[in-house]
Amino acid sequence: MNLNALSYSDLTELRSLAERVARDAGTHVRNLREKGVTVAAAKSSPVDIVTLGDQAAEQIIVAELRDWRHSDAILGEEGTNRAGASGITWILDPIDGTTNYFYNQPNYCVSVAACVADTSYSEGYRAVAGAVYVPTSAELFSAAAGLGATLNGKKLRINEAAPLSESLIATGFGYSAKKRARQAEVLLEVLPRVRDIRRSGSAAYDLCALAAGRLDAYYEAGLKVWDYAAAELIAREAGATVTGAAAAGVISSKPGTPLLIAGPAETVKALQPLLPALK
Ligand code: LIP
Repeated sequence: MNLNALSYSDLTELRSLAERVARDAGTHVRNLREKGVTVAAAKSSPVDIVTLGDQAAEQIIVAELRDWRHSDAILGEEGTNRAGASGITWILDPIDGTTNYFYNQPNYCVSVAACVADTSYSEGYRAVAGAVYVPTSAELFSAAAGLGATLNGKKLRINEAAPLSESLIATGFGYSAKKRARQAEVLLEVLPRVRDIRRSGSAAYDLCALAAGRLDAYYEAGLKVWDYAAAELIAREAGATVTGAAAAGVISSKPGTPLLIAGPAETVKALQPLLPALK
């Protein structure tokens, strides 16, 4: 399945379903959080946790998608990996910003992306429709390819490019101490050259904040496809350039390769030389 094979009504149907399931799962995990939080497991490190909320959200989303789109494939951060025959793969981050959820901080979200295969993307998937729901603010970000991006139905547009020294930049850090040390070294190069840094704890939230003009650019290394699949489409549909690391001056078109950078094209170009160590 490629993007050109999808009609306007296909794209709007996929977007509406992504919006509905993201909001349903987000509402559930917010209600669950008010009763407390339970860590179910740890993954790549003792602080890379999965809560019962992550698992419940993924179960809710998968159940709804199987009802409405039974021939689609599904890939979820918490273990879902269902084959499909339609050419559409749903890529889910049931709670992006799990650490924020654990500490009852506001910036956690549910990310749901309807994707097609695309080898120009580092993990082989590109979203054609998607939604990111932030339960604590009831903000529903969504987009469909070529149809723009919205926040609660209102059209989104990124900020005009500012000089790097006046740009508010978001980034994030991995779970391994070795990776965080390298990311901190790169931050030493970036911080003196920009307006300021923000670290929300959720890649999906950061890319949606970029789309909404709350940030000027975002970069992060080591993301997984579910972290960025829906939100990079939302950012792109709001006018952002989203790409990977520069290789010998060439901007790779593979977002999500060790490094993802998003923002106005000029800002992305200005940021790239500062980020070579983020492999
Ligand atoms: C999070 C990412 C965030 C990154 C965090 C974490 P999770 O995903 O969205 O950008 O900086 O370390 O990886 O683990 O909350 O789904």
